[in-house]
Amino acid sequence: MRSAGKISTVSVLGAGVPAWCGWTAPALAQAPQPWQLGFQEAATPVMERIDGFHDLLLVIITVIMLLVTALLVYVVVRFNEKANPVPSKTTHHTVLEVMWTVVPIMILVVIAIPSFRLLYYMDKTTTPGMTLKVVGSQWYWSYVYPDHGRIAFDSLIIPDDQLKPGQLRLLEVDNRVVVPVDTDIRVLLTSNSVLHSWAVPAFGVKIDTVPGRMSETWMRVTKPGVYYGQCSELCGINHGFMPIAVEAVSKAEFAKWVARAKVKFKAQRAPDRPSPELAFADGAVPGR
Ligand SMILES: [Cu+2]
Repeated sequence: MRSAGKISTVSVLGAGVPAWCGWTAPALAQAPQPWQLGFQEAATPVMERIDGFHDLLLVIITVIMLLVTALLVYVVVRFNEKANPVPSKTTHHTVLEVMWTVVPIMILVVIAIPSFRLLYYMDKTTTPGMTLKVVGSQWYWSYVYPDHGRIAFDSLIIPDDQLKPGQLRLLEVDNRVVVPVDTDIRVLLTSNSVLHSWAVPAFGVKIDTVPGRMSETWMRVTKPGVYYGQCSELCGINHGFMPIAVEAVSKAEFAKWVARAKVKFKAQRAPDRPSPELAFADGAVPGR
């Protein structure tokens, strides 16, 4: 839906954003853009490698597509009834059969080697600088910083009628996850309700949170900024309303935030309300 030079965001962010508002993401934010093609810009080494792997696959599938199209066109032109009234009776050709078996195997091997390397690279970090625990609830996320005085807080969507100018509809939250840049962050995830999926496109992270199990992944954010993601596992009526907003800041700013957050979230949490971290203790076992 386009109107007079302004681009509607309806298709990207869902109904409700009028075409005339000319929405754009704030500077330094990684979020879906109207009419976006391709991925959001990579902010972690994992996503950079996913980008690279995607480019390799794109070349391979393009070459295959061109080859198959050329062969089809050749067959249609050269062997139609008019051009080739007496068809060949050949049914076997050993060299051809070996080739069309071996060549696809070689293509699969060329794909499999970088694919497995990437899979294991994404799996976990061996040098974590800190740990972030993520708990999925119906329908919001909770975060715990076990290395920083067990800061724990919930992160809920900002409803449409409370959005301030510049805040992204369906993506902004009341409490962003704050992380330091250039730090290997071990992310441990579980759920205390149903399956959810913690997914941040710019980080190349998309991992299910499973009740009673603990999943692990990692991220090293290389650029300061705000990064948005969404729950990516159908989890119930408000599945579309539990976004993820990560703010990556310098290490010094992170230390300041930790000091503030310790006080703020301690004061906010009712004393009789258990920490979301309990979801890990309560029968959660390493999933992998
Ligand atoms: Cu969910």
